[in-house]
Amino acid sequence: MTIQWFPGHMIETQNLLENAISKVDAVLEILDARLPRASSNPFVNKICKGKFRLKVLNKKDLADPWQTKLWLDYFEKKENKPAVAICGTQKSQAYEALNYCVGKITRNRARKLKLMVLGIPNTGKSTILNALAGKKIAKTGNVPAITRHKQRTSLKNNIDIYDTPGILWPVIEPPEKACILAASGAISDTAIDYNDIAFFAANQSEDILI
Ligand SMILES: Nc1nc2c(ncn2[C@@H]2O[C@H](COP(=O)(O)OP(=O)(O)O)[C@@H](O)[C@H]2O)c(=O)[nH]1
Ligand SMILES: [Mg+2]
Repeated sequence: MTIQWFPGHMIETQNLLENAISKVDAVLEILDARLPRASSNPFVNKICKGKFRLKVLNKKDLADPWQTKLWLDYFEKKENKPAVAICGTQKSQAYEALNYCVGKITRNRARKLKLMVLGIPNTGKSTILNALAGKKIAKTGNVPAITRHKQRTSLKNNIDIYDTPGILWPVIEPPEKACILAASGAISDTAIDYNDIAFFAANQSEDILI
């Protein structure tokens, strides 16, 4: 089964991000804690080179706590990439991620700190923004492609944070990865067959699904 979902708005977002990335101080890359590897977009790796990036494993309430611990250790120790796990619907946890990120950046307090939230669709980017803002400023929903534009939110302590539309990549390989992403809700239901995905998910062991 081949699944491809790379609509026009994702190409536009890629172009937008390529231009915008140089203007921000750091990136919060929002991954799905249930599938941190499959939900890593190679394009984010490419454009974030040289930029401080915190991997935020969101939806930890839906993930196996032991697997999440293993993933955090793996990112920190094997890949030397800072990572935290949060439940983005909780304001205190959203701030844990933000404060970790801010603490790693040398900043001139007179200047606004600019952060950007990036990731594939449906990982909880807008939810985290709302939790940080303490009010619903961005539309959220358990379907991909709810956020269509870059949106700036001003937080306390002279911080601006940008929400962005989720993006995938043109060819998701191997096909199993596309199925895992579809099972997590990252791919539009116009591009998948529910029965195929349900069958795939039911036949996987937990190890493969992460
Ligand atoms: N259980 C759980 N659901 C979450 C969490 N964060 C976001 N969600 C849900 O995930 C769905 C997608 O969230 P959204 O913020 O729109 O994702 P975005 O596409 O990355 O902006 C929504 O139904 C949210 O309520 C979380 O930490 N735990
Ligand atoms: Mg969004």
